[in-house]
Amino acid sequence: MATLSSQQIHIPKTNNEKEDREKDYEATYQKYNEALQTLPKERGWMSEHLVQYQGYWFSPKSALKGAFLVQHHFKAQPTDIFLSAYMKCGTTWLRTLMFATMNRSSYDFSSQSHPLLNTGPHACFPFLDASIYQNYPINTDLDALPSPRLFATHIPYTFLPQSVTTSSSCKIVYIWRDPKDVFISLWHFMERIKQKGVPPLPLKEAFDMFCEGVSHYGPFWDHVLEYWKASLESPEKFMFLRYEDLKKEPSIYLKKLAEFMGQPFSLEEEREGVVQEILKLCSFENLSNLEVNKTGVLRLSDELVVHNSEFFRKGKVGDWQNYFTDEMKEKIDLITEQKFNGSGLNFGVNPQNSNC
Ligand code: PAP
Repeated sequence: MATLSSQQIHIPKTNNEKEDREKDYEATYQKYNEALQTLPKERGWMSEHLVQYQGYWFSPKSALKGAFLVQHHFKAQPTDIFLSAYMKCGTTWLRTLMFATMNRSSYDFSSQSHPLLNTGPHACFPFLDASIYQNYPINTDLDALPSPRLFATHIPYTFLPQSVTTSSSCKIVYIWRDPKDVFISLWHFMERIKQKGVPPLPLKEAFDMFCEGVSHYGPFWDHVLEYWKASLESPEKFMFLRYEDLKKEPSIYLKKLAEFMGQPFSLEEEREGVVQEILKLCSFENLSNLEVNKTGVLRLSDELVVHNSEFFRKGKVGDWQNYFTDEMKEKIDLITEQKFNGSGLNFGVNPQNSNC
């Protein structure tokens, strides 16, 4: 496995292939543009508006476009591994753990040339919808990527292409987090990456919107529940993780993760401390202090360029306590209880088994 490189820029084999592909993209663009005309709109967090499509809220110019293109054009391979999550649940951390684990035989952790130390988490493990499929047509030859391909995505389960959902072999790691911390993390992030001219969104207003489900890829609870239900139907395909569990017992969950991805740690590796080395490499302290994460940028699309440092804020459990009133806590906990009631997902207690 390796990071994306210029060698993977796709050069169409024939003019016909290029034309067909462009026609397909054109058709998807047309569908996307037509949908945009009629969709319900609400005030945006970092863009002017959010639009609602099939029950979920998206930023119209980036997230919705990415979801459309992924849904219509992405073709899964049997060995693909996806990292899915609602925003701010720990994707950055998990993608580094997954990348370092899957590539542990290719790179020396102690070497300064490890890609995570130099190119940042997103270059090693790209966003499918928020990055690759923001280009038109995409400029990465996905077929040329080494197997297993690793892709991160925020799109809701119902938007995943059938080639992903019906494949009996590709895998999905899903991470979720206490919605109180998700909200605080999201609000900070959106306020910082806001497009020029979009006014600040006061915390209380953002909170009400979040509770109503009007947030990027929201409602949060529906996002989690849909993946959860799919995981109950195909448990072998999914690994469900909670940020809080990963924080509390990182080595236990990293070992489960490695096993799930088909690369379990050998006893010898465990004895040699490989698990601990990966955890150290991917720790908040280490990653957030790297030059590439202090000064580098992530170009998600022509309109959206985010400083890598924005993906590292505090990395703590329970920061919501510094912002919430009792009333806010009660309100959001009640929504969580009501939404997750009967699902088997239970916040605060590790509900079921090993992979929950
Ligand atoms: P994304 O949705 O934009 O991809 P994501 O990486 O899922 O963001 O979440 C960011 C959160 O993970 C931030 O949480 P905070 O705002 O509460 O601090 C970020 O600090 C945290 N985070 C990033 N890297 C790590 C890490 N290595 N360990 C623990 N938490 C981390």
